[in-house]
Amino acid sequence: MAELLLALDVKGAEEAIRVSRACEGELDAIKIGYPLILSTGMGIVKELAKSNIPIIADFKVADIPNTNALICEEVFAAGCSGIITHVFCGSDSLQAIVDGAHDHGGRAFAVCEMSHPGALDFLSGANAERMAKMAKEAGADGIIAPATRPERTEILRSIIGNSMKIYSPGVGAQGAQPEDIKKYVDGIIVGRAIYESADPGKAAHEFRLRAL
Ligand code: O7M
Repeated sequence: MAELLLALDVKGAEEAIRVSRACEGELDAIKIGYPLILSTGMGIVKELAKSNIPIIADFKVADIPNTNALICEEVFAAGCSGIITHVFCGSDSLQAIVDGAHDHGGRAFAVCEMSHPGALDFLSGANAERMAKMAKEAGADGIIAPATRPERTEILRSIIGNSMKIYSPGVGAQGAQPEDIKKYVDGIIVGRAIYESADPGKAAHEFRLRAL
């Protein structure tokens, strides 16, 4: 049984609130990222969090440890309960995010293998496996691994074990189905197939049932 995370990559507060309200009761978390935050500012987090849903900041952080720690301070002060980081900047940068999240009572997730075709250039294969080991060693709460390549996500699961979560994008618009991936992961991340739907609440409900 996998959770359902909405990738709320819409622009503007009005649209974000419309979609999130329509999906109320169907979601386990909302993932926000640059499209929403650059169009609204971080104030949207407190607005969305009013419905008591965890908000995960997908900033795919990739910087030096000090900057990563400063980013964590802002993300958690804004009301987020999780943050997503890249791993390829190295173990010290990764550790700054994990420690920054935990110091603020939040969770840290590490991108290990991406879902799009271009991920095969770098963010896959042996690199991804190495990054999964690094995420485990750093004490991250979970990793991001692709629904579009379930066989790869299965390998990453074998590296991190069952005590860490896997959240998996690629379901819906990128072609993967919940049934392809749910047995390997703790949550599926769905964006366009929900927020571009004529009835986002109904679409979320259907994805939630299919992820069970
Ligand atoms: O369902 P979509 O394709 O509209 O949206 C997928 C979301 O997942 C979108 O927010 C992407 O930025 C994100 N994502 C990927 O699609 N692929 C990845 O490999 C990683 C992510 C992600 O969420 O990383 C944390």
